[in-house]
Amino acid sequence: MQDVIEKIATCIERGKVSKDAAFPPDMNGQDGVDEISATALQEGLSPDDLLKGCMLGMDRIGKRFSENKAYVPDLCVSANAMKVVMKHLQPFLESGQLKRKGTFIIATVQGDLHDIGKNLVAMAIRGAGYEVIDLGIDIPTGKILQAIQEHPDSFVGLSALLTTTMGAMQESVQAIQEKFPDINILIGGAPITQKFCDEIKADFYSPDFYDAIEFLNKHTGNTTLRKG
Ligand code: B1M
Repeated sequence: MQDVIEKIATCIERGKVSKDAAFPPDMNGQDGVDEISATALQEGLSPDDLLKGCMLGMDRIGKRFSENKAYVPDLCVSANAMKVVMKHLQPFLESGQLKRKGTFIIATVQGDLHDIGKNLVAMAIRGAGYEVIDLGIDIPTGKILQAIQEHPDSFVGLSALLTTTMGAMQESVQAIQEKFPDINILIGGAPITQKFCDEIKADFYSPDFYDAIEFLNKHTGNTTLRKG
């Protein structure tokens, strides 16, 4: 199994999508993440382990990027490969109950274009039985407020991947709390910490989608009692 996880990590790091993909040239003719994911899942690899391989690959390319050994196009090809894996993960993440327990509005904050983590969280929460309204990336506070106005019983989730967009997250949290004090706000993303969550007074910090689902499930029900 470790071998498959390593292969997946390598494909993500190098951006090797499928066997017939021409990129990267030195991996020509080798299976890509598309074939490896399909076979591995069929043979019993858990979606969690598939995700583990992806995160390993993403961490490696991210590290190379911060050391100036990889560049934005390299991040793009890795992101592209990751999207192919998400296609394989989707049925598992979304196979939860069909009954809708509540509504969850999710967005990547203004100035931030990263959406892979946000999409995973959205998929998993949809799978856990919630209607998910995905506003997308680079979302200004006004658009989030408008979505809450239209769905006043929702939970809100904000994602940020850049230290430079944590300020936009803080602004959105403050504006939501001023206008809709009963709304529960979850925050997450690689640079987000519990300390930051406490500082900006968001309701919950979740490092991944598991804790986010647990929080939603705990707070679903009487909306007036939800807060706290
Ligand atoms: Co960018 N990028 N990127 N990037 N990128 C990072 C984040 C970076 C850490 C790389 C590095 O330097 N090591 C760095 C940020 C440094 C910092 O701020 N301190 C960085 C940078 C600098 C940049 C640019 C500024 C580069 C440039 O242009 N010079 C630029 C910014 C563009 C912008 O947003 N304005 C940029 C661009 C890009 C791409 C567009 C090329 C691409 C994103 C494509 C896309 O998302 N569609 C990209 C990528 C791929 C990355 C890395 C390599 C991978 C991110 C990712 O998808 N991870 C990343 C390095 C890294 O993370 N190792 C990096 C996999 C994903 C599943 O994890 O998103 O963390 P993640 O989500 C997790 C959790 O965080 C959590 O759950 C998920 C599953 O466990 N989570 C939540 C996320 N949101 C949540 C919300 C919740 C709860 C949990 O509740 C609501």
